[in-house]
Amino acid sequence: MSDTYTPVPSDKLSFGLWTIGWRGVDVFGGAVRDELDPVEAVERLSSLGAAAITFHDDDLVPNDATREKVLDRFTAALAENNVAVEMATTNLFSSPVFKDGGFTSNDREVRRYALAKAARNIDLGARMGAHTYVMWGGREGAESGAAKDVHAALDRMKEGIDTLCAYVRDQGYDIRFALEPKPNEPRGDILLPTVGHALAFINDLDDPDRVGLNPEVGHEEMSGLNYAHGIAQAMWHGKLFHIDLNGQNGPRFDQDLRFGAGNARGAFWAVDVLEGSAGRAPRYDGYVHFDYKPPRTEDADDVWETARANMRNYLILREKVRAFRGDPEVQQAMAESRILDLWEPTMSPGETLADLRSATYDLDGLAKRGMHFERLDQLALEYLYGVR
Ligand code: DIG
Ligand code: MN
Ligand code: MN
Repeated sequence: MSDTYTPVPSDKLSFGLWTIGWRGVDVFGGAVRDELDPVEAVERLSSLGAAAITFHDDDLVPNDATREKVLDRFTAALAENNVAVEMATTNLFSSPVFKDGGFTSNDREVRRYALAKAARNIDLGARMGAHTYVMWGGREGAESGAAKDVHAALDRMKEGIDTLCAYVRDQGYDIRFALEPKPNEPRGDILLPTVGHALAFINDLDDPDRVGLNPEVGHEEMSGLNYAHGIAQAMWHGKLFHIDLNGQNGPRFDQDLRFGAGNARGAFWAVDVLEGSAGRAPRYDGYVHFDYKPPRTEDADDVWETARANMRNYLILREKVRAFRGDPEVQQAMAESRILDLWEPTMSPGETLADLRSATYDLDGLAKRGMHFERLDQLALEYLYGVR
């Protein structure tokens, strides 16, 4: 079935190998699905309209003995199916070696190996044409106050990222790093837990321009935070280098649902931010990447239905957002809510604070004046509910 919600490569939709390849393992049960051949993943995603794929080293080349053969087959499949590799990342979280983290393990030998493992996969990412390298520090953290000296851990995180930034620069790779925050799980508390923490941390790196963010929907919403606000601030800083879209139902374990299947209202406003909101903010022009896990209940065929649904939900919401923002009634309501007035500087050219202090204000009038937000938001909800 092909309709206006069938993606084309110019939509720049992409998936991690580990998503459609997720075997349904969870804390309380083993795999329910067979391993997925990366070549089949490329072929099936291409047939569904995806433009690109992403990988961890361990997803693609888990075994050095077959590394080159696997890479040859994978590279051939990418070319045959016109699929790009747009991002790569390192698995510094599955092996027992990383039980206390990679860059911030208390074990110095582990930290040295983590840097070597990341550098090796950066080489592979560059070879495959990736321009974004994600760092999700899922194991960088602690379960107890006693286990981790956070000041020292941040020194080591900085040392690790500075070292890899210098490596990419010296190698001449066209690669930027994107930090992916998450508050907890698998660690009791993960370092750099939110967009805000990560943005602040980047300021203290040696090469801050080379480092941005890869915010994930569920990771912000696990903390009860607003993902749309988080990516808007990341964009405001010029740091929205990549995105991980999925679904989450509020503060609970990381559900990694398909995009649009969790907090649907939040998904609408997230797409609105990616589209430039009220029309004056910049649009996100990177890949729209899905980082989700097909539920344990699904069989191998269902997995491809979930992949298709991620992309359909994104395109459905993108159409709704564009229709909302293009609706003259909405534009009238936006004017009455003075949405675009916020783009006007508070002080006029040449004015000083003294001018504001000496001015007179109709405080009763200001207090009484309504903002008319509810009508505007109801219009948005009526687009989301499909009655407009
Ligand atoms: C989980 O949300 C993390 C890992 O899957 C991966 O390192 C990263 C890539 O987007 N997301
Ligand atoms: Mn997640
Ligand atoms: Mn992710």
